[in-house]
Amino acid sequence: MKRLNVAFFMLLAAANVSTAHDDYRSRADKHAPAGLMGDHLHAPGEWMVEYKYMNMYMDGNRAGTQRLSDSEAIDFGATSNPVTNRMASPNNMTHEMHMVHIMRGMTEDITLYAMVMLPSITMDHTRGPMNAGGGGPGSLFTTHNSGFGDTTIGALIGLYTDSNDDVILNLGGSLPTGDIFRTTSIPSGGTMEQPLPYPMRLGSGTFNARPGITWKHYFDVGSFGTQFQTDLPIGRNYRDYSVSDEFRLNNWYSQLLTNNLSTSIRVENLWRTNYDGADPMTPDAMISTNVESFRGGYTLNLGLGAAALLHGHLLNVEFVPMLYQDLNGIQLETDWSIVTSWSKSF
Ligand SMILES: [Cu+2]
Repeated sequence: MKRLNVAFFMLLAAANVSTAHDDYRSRADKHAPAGLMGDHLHAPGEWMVEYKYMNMYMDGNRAGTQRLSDSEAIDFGATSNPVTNRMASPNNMTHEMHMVHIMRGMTEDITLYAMVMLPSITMDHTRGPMNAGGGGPGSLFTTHNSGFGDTTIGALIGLYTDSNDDVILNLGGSLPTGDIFRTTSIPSGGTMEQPLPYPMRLGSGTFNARPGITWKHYFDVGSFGTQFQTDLPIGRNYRDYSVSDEFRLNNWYSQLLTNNLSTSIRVENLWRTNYDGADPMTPDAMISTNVESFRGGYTLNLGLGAAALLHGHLLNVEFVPMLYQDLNGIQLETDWSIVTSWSKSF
C-alpha cells in the first residue's frame, strides 16, 4: 500500500512538472509583445498563422534632439550640410503596415517562418522657396504609396531550453520584393515626374541579413524577455544605395492577470546608421527625405501592451510612444506606433 502511494505521488509530481512546463508556453504571455517577432518556437508539425497591423505616426521635424516647426524645417535646410528642403519639406507621415506571418515547427529546435508585408505610406508636405509648382512656396501637398514590401523569411533555432527558459537564435533575412522605383508629379504641381524620396519607398531594394537572439524566462505570474535584433542590408541596390543598418535591443516584462490575460511593459533601444551610397535620381537639395546622411539616429521607445488568449486565438495589442530621439541632420520624428495582432496555432 505504501509502495503504491509513493508511486502514485511520484506520478502526480511528474504530471505536475510537465503540466507546469507546458503551461508556461500556453498562457497569454506565450508570445512577446505585439511589436516583436522571432521570440518563440513551435512544436514539430505545428503551424501558426498571424495577421499583424502596425501604424506608425510621425508628426513634425527634429534636428538632433531639437523639435522644429514646419517653417523652421524649411529655414534649417537653407544652411544645413548638404543644403536641402528647397523644393519641399515633410510635415508628417503615417506609415501603416499589414503583415501576414506564417510559422511552422520543423523539429523540437527549429521553426521556419515567412512574413509578407504590405506598407501604406502617406506624407504631408509644405512646398519650399524654390518650388513654383502647385500653389507655390508655403502651399501643402500629400503623396501616397502602397503595395508589397520586402518579404521576411528565416529559421528560429532553439539554442537552449529548460522548464522556464528559452534561448532562440533568429537566422532571418529579407528579400527585395518591395518597389523602390515609383515616381510622383504631385510636388511640382504636375509639371515634373520625379522618384519618391527614400522613406516613401516600399522596400530596401537589397537582400538583408536579419540575425537576432532572444532569451525568455517564465515565472509563475509572468515572464521576462530580452531580444537583440538586427537588419543589415547586403551590398547596394539597383539605385546604388543601401538603407540603414538597424540594431534593436528590447527588454520586456509581461504580467499575467489570469492565465489567459496579460499586460506588458517594454523598453526598446533602436539605432540606425545613415544610408550608404546615393540614388543619383534624388538630389539632396530638393527635400530632406532625399539626403542619405539624414537617415540615422537613436530612438528610445516605450511599449505598453496587452494580450488575451480566447479559445486558442491570441490577440495582442501594443501602444508604443517615443520617449527620446536623437536624429542625424533633420528628419521627421516618430511620435508613436500602435501594433495589433491576431494569431492561431494548429
Ligand atoms: Cu508563432
